[in-house]
Amino acid sequence: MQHKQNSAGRGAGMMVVGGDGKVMLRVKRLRQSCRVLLCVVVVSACAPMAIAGPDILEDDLPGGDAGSIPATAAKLEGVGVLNSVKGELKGGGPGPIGVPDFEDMYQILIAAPENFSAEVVSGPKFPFNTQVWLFDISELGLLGNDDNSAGGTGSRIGRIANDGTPVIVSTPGLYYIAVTGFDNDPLSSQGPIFNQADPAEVSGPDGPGGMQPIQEWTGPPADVGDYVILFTGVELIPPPVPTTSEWGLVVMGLFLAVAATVVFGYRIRVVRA
Ligand SMILES: [Ca+2]
Ligand SMILES: [Ca+2]
Ligand SMILES: [Ca+2]
Ligand SMILES: [Ca+2]
Repeated sequence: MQHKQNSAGRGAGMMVVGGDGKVMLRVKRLRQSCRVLLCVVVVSACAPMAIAGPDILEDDLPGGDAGSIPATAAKLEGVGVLNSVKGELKGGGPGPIGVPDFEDMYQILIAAPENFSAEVVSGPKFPFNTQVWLFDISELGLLGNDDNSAGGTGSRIGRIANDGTPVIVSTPGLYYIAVTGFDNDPLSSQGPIFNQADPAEVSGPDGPGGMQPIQEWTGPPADVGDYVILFTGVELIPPPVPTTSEWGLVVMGLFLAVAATVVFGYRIRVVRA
């Protein structure tokens, strides 16, 4: 019997040549499949779906684009402080450009409301006139800003409104934050959620639709480009702990993978005998 290393390298496995070569090669592959399954089960159990912080790239998210409404928002799960999110509104629409991308919404954890702020800076690739919007976990509007009161067409919100509406972010928890280009504003079933009387105001939900959850946006025409959101008081959302039934499935998968490895290992020894 000869053993010959596959030219594809160690990862491709050892070619077995002999009287029962085909059978043994099949068994070899089954054993390798079992080991891969075992690794997948162990990794799935030990490594929750988390993203690395504290600086997030929209391109690294599933699909490479944050959705437009809470149901499709990018949930920023992980551990620790969230400093920034770098993304892009690519525009688009029907035709060859692709899926429309006029709004990017993220779910975040405001861990320290007393320190909360979110500043949107556009560029450097495609500078544009930004807007920023904050919603609570019930999808109701809280705060919105077009132009940063410090100047320019970037955007910034802290924890309070400055247009006379009694809004203050005081409760740690999950929120939604969205970036759009001017003049793409959020709508509920009753109309605009915010009334931006002044571009520099940090508005509360004082529009005719302000008491209802966000449903959609006024949409294009609107500015688009690349941006970064700079946060304070924000953390990544801890991934959910597996439930008892999920842990049961993991244990069952481990048992099956180990059992399969033992059984096929025994078959190899029988063939060799
Ligand atoms: Ca986007
Ligand atoms: Ca988007
Ligand atoms: Ca602006
Ligand atoms: Ca207002």
